[in-house]
Amino acid sequence: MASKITSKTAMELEDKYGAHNYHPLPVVLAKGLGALVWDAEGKEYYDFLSAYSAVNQGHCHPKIISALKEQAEILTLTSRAFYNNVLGEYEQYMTEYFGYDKVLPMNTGAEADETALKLARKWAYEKKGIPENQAKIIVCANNFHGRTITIISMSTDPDAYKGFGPFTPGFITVPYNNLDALKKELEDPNVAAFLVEPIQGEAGVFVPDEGYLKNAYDACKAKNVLFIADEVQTGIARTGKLLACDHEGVKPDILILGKALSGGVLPVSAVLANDDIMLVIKPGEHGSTFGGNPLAAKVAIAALEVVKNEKLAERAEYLGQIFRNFLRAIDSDMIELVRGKGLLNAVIIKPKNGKEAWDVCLKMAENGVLAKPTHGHIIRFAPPLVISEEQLLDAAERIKKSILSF
Ligand code: IF1
Repeated sequence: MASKITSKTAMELEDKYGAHNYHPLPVVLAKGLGALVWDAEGKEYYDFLSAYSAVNQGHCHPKIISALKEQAEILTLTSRAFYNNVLGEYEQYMTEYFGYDKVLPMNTGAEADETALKLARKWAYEKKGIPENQAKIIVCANNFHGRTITIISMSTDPDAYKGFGPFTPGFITVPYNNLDALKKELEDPNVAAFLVEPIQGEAGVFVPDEGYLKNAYDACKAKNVLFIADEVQTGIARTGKLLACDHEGVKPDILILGKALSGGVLPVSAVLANDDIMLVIKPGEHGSTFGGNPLAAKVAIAALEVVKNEKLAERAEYLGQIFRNFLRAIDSDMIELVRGKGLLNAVIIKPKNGKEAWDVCLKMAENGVLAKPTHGHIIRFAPPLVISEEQLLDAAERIKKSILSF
């Protein structure tokens, strides 16, 4: 029985009983299907956030939901204390799908990033010969890799780390999209890995120069440093290829996936690598209660089947071009810049008469399109990749109308 609670009550309850760790747009969602969501009063919206790119396959995709329902009545969780009859099938599917020897299944993106950091450090000590506890990992300024204390120890955003010290040591920060800075730090023989988002999502959909990823990868290989790609947000067809690294033919030594790996149905993340890296972790040295559970495994297989069968990467590529061209043709002094790849796009908003990105998002919600600003002046647009061309153009018209209303 769907809850009949009103939006007003829902917001009041969250304010009174929930931690205040978010400042949501004042919209209370009650239902989702495909590219559409409906609020508690039944108002319809195009979802242009897709839960930060976790719902690439669309809300409640029937094939993913039926996989969830079927497995939910058979076996949901065994823990890894025992084998189960689904995990091996999932691991084979994942390693063949992405082209690696092995996969380490986790739940959230942050857990997958943490797993990748542990793998890189252990590989550095056991394979590269870096002295114990001396391994360094290079990260980029304005990165976002999750909210754990070690991950925020790599952050350059005070909102992410202020008040949460002391921090985990062993990280070197370089400017994003700057090869010289990276090469300089790669001279340090104790560098184990370079962790990078192929496109910086949280930073505001910052697309690096063509060739950055490939040149960074080559520079790492020249110094026997692991190239780790965090594709939690950019992966699973979002940027017009299965992985954003595919645009430059880069195959990361360690690949981090999350979010849309499950189609937004439940938390599923994964780390993929070849044996020379993955096997440095021995039995009992890493894991999680829910990592690789049968329910998540079945859901993830269904979610990846949808990506392949519905050609979501090709759709993202085609529709993304249309979307960016449409936005760039809007004649408004509030639009400073439009950038992105596939269906991961952003508009930089120039404040006007005291109105800024937040106000544009409120107006868009009024007009039936949901998106949220990041860093105050940037609006990220990331609809489900199943959106039709007709829906995309209708939503784009509503975005245009909203921006021109100021
Ligand atoms: C929040 C941001 C996006 C990610 C990348 C790892 C993770 C994320 C590239 C961690 C998660 C989410 C977290 C969520 C909002 C959202 C977000 F604004 F926080 F930064 F998408 F840009 N790597 N991003 O983007 O995955 O542990 O969340 O499953 O924390 O507010 P997670």
